[in-house]
Amino acid sequence: MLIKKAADIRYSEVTPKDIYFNRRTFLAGLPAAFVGAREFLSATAMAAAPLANVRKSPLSTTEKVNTLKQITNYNNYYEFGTDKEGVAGNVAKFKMPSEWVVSVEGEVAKPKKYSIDELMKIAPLEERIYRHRCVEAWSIVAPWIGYSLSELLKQVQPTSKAKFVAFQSYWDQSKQPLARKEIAGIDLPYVEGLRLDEAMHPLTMLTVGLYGETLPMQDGAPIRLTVPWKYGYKSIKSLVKIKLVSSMPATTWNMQVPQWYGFYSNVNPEVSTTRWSQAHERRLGEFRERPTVMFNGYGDQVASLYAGMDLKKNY
Ligand SMILES: Nc1nc2c(c(=O)[nH]1)N[C@H]1C(S)=C(S)[C@@H](COP(=O)(O)O)O[C@H]1N2
Ligand SMILES: [Mo]
Repeated sequence: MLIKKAADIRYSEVTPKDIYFNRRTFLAGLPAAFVGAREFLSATAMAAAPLANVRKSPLSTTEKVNTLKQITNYNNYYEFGTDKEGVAGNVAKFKMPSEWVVSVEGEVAKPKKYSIDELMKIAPLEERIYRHRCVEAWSIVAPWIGYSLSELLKQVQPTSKAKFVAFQSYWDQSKQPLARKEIAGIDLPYVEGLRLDEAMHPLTMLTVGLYGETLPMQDGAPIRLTVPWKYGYKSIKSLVKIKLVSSMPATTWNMQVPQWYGFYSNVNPEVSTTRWSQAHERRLGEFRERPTVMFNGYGDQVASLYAGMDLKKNY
C-alpha cells in the first residue's frame, strides 16, 4: 500500500463479463458426479474446482460485477509481492500444504481445528456479490461464495470474555520467498481483527469461492474473510487462525502506520488519514471516478454498530 497510487492502475484488456456465463454453461454440462452435492475437489489443487448447490443471497448488490480476469490480476497480497499485477504470476509457484487447518480458539467453550472440508459444510454456500473498496481508492464488485462468519463462531460458542476476534494468515517463508519484511514492508504473519459484534454481523463473510469456483490463491485460498463495509485490508486472506480475545487485537497496517490505519477502518469519505483522499474511488475497468459512499454503501445494515461513536476519532 506504500508502493503504487491508484493512478498507476493499468487498464489492460479485460475479458467480457460473458466468461462467467460461459463458465456456468460449461459447468452445467458436467456430469453430476463431478460437480456433485457441494462437491469440493480439493483445497490443495491449484486448479479451481466448481462449487455446487450455491444459493443466491439477498445481500448481493445488483451493480455491474467485475470480470474474473480483473479480480484475479489486480491483487493486494503482500506475501506474494507488492506488485498488484504480479501476484497472480507469483502464486503459480506456490504449493499449498496438503492439509489446511484453521484453528478456532481462545475465549470459546469449544475450540476446534477445522479442516477445509469441514469448513465447507458449516453452512449452505451462498453467492454474495459485494462491493470491495481498497484504501488505495480503487474498488471492485465481486461474486464471492461462502457464508456468514457468525455460523462458525456460533459453533465454537464464544465465552462472556470474548469481545474481539483476531485473525491470522498463513505464513511460511520457505514456500513464500517474497513474504519477508524487507520485501513486503510489513511484519508477517498478516493479522487482522474485528469487534465481536462486527464479526457476528451477517454481512461479515467467510469466503471460500469466487465466480462459481473455489477461491483462487491470489484472492486468499482456501478461505478468507470478506468485510464489505471496511477498507479491503480488513478482509484478511488465507486464514489459519481465528482467536476470540478479550481486548482489541493488533492489526497489520495499524502496527505499520498507526496514524493512517485505525482498527475500525470503516469506509468513510470524510476521513482521509492516508495519502489517498478517500472522497472518491475508481472502480476497476472504469475511467471516471465515483464518490465514495459511507460504509461502502452498507450503512443501512451496519451504521447501528457504531451508534454514539465518533467515527472521525475511531477511524
Ligand atoms: N494475508 C493478506 N491478506 C490481505 C492482504 C495481504 O497483503 N495479505 N491485502 C489486503 C488488501 S489491502 C486488500 S485490498 C484485499 C485485496 O483482496 P483481493 O486481492 O482479493 O481483491 O486483501 C486484503 N487481505
Ligand atoms: Mo487494500
